[in-house]
Amino acid sequence: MRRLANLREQLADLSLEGMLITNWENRRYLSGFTGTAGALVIGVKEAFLITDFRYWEQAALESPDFELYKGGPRLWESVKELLAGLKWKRVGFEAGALTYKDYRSLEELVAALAELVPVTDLVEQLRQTKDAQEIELIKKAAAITDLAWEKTIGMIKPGVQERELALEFDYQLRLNGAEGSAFPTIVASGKRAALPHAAPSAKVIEPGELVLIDGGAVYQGYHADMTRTVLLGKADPEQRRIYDLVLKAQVEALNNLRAGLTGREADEFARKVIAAGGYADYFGHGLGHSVGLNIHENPRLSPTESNQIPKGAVVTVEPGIYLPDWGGIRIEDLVVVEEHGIRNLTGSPKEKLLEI
Ligand SMILES: [Mn+2]
Repeated sequence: MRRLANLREQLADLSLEGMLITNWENRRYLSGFTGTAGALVIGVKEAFLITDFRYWEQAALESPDFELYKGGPRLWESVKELLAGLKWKRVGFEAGALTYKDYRSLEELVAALAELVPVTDLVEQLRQTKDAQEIELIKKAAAITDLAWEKTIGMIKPGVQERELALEFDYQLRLNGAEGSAFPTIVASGKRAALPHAAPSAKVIEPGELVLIDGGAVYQGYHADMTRTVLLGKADPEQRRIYDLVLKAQVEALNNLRAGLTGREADEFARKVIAAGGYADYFGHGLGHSVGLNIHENPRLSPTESNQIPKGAVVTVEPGIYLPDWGGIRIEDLVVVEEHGIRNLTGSPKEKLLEI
C-alpha cells in the first residue's frame, strides 16, 4: 500500500523504529479503519491495528493490510503489551493527537520499554497530496453538494427562515448520498451576510436581500465545501457590482492557481482584484484552505502561508466582501491543484448574481 510505504520512508529520517498513530483521520488514511477507537503501530516491516472487542470484525474487513491486535478496553495498556514484544527503542507518537493526560498515562506505561518521541504533522504532510482514489471521493462529495444546492434554491422565497434553508440543504445532502454535512451549514441573509461564519437563525428572508449559503457533503470521510450567494428579488446596482467584483477576483485566482505557488502567492491573485475595486479592508479572511478527510487542512491559501501548494492538493477558492450593515458576498469552489492549473470540482452556476 502506497500510503504505508510513504510513511515508512520517513521513519529512517526521524531515526525511529516505529510510529504510534492515534489521530482519527490519520488512522483512517493509513489503514482504512473507520472505527472511533484504536491505534496503529507501524514499523519498517510491521503494521498493527490495535482496537477493542467492538471493532474486531470491522477492523479485519476494513484494514486487510494490517495485522489486527485484539486489545482490551484500555488502549494504552494494549499499546504497552504490543510494544513489549517489539523491543523498539525509539517510538514516535503524534504530538498533536494526544491530550496531556493521555500522554502521561502512556508515558508511565511504556517508559521502561521505549523512548516516546513527539512527531508533528508527519501523516498530515503526506495527506496534502491526494491520490486518485481520494480525488474521486472528493469529486463525489462535491457533486452531491451541487445537487443539494440545486434543490435548496427552490426553497428560497419571502418568509422562509435561514434555518429552514440550512435544514433543507442538509437534508438534500443526506438524501443524495452524503453521510453528513462537512460542517454546520451557514445560511446568512440580508445584513447578517456580513458575518462570514454566521450560524443560521430564525430570521426570515425578505425581498431585496442577499442570501449566502456555505456547506458541503461528506462522502466516505471526504469533505466538499461550496458557497453561493444569491438575491431574493431584483438586485440593485451596488449588489450587482460587488458580486461581479468578487467573481472577478475568484476567476483571477482560478485562472492563475497551479502547483508550486505558495499559499500567499495564490491568495494575492484574488486580493489584488478586490483591493483594486476599493474593498481591500472588507476581505478579512484567507482565499481558501485545503480539504480532505478534514474540512480545514494545510496548506492554506492566505497572506500568512509561506508553504507551497503541492500537485494533487484539493483546495477551496473563496474570496468574499463583507460590509457591516449591508451584507456580504462570497463565492467558493473546490478545485484540484495540478501542475499547470486547476480542475474545478464544483459545478453550481455562478456566472452572474442569481435573482430568485
Ligand atoms: Mn471553505
